[in-house]
Amino acid sequence: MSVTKRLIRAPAVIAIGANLGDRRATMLAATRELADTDGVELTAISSVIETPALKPSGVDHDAPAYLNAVALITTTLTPDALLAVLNGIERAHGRVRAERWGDRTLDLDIVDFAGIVSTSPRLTLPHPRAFERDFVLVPWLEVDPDAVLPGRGRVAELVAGLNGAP
Ligand code: A4P
Ligand code: MG
Repeated sequence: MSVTKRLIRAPAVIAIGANLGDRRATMLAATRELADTDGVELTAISSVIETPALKPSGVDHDAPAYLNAVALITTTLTPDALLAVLNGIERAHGRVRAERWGDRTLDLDIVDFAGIVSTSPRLTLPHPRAFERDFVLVPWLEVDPDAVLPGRGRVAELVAGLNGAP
């Protein structure tokens, strides 16, 4: 009897950000590298938007502005393995980790992985700050109008709430 091993494919949402160097070229190269990774299939990529840098102290108009986009993938990798792939791509593009929310050539975050909830600091799912970030929610909504952020609800409603905020 032959046994066919079926790999489980999970959907995941990746936030891509950059505010140093040739931001657009870096994001394009990183997206290609992600799409070329074994076990990863790129299914959608959003438009690129530009937003001022958000720092722990608030919006910093003196810091270089960010370009942000969101990629949808399906993957046979585990969440930890996917994070390791993303960290490897960040390193290959000269990412240096110096300060929290510091300027960076490339940031790749897992926003959602198949609706999994994880509170581990190494990998928190969904991304703990995605719900309040226009630069994550708006591009995500563009590529998936029915998107739901686990524990937070429909992305369309979260975006409407941000727009309506005082
Ligand atoms: N980590 C835990 N959960 C995750 C996850 N879901 N995805 C861990 C990715 N990484 C996750 O991240 C720190 C650690 O978080 C990693 O070692 C990983 O194991 P980091 O990329 O080294 O540092 P960071 O990005 O500075 O930290 P943090 O707190 O994740 O930053 P955020 O919240 O992602 O914010 N302003 C604009 N306009 N656009 C931006 O994209 N991004 C940030 C970074 C700040 N301001 C911004 C933007
Ligand atoms: Mg990050």
